[in-house]
Amino acid sequence: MNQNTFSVDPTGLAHAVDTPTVELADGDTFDIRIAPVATTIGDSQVRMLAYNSSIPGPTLRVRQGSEITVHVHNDADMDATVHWHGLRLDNAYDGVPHETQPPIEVGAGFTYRLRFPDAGLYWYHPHIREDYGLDMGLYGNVVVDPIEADYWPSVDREYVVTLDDVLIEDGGIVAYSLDGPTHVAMGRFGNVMLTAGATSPTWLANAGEVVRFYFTNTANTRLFNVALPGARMKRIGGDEAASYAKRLRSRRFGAADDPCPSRAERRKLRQTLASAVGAGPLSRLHLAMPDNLVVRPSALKRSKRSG
Ligand SMILES: [Cu+2]
Repeated sequence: MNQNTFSVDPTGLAHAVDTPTVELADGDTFDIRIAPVATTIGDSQVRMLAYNSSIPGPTLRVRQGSEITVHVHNDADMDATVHWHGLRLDNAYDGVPHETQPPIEVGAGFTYRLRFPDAGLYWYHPHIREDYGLDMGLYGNVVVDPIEADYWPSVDREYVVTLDDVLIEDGGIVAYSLDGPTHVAMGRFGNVMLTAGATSPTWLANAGEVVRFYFTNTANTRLFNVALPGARMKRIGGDEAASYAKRLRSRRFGAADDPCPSRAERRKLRQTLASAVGAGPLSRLHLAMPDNLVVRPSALKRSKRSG
């Protein structure tokens, strides 16, 4: 193996666990440990990185207006920070290395104080070597539940789903260089699609139910066409304005496009009766993510990559 790359060897690592949802109340404290894990993708045992041993990391569920403390300990293979994507919080806790905090060295920790003034979907990820860390599994969601009871239309179920891809060759993840990104500025295309960290996950729903999906594109490069075959979808919130009123059969998610509505969008959302997914006669919901999606950068709006 090239000594100039991060390890790809899963030997001896504990296997990844399922992603838990952790409900945290105002004033609570939560510990996050960053460390390598072994996980199975298709027929391959691979080495990835994880928050608390799960990919995605724990889904934190908090109430709008609350504050929590998160202690992060870094047992991975490079410096880390945790950036809380989209959250309005004190600059000191935004996870920008050298600007708002020193990098968390291997073996060290950092304590973040998080506030949640706005309802919606957010996520967390490193802000050092995003090409490597994000791709290897360092991402997790934060769902901020609104104070207003009728903020969202009522639904029968909710699912939080990350969309990602990873590059597998010869039964292992293609190694990343220790020196820096080698493909594009912040990442590379994969050849295996990961939905909620898995290659073919399913979600259960009863016929006729309305299901709200919270999608986050955690890929550092790829866009995804997302569809629930046989079900109607309606977008009710997102990073950029405008499409929430349309009915969608498939939806293209831009890199780092997290469905976190702006203030103006939220006002409009409250004026619509939009729900998320009008499920047809299905008992299992399969997300279809064709891996032959043609990506045409010229057709894309400008969007921040990983900020
Ligand atoms: Cu981000």
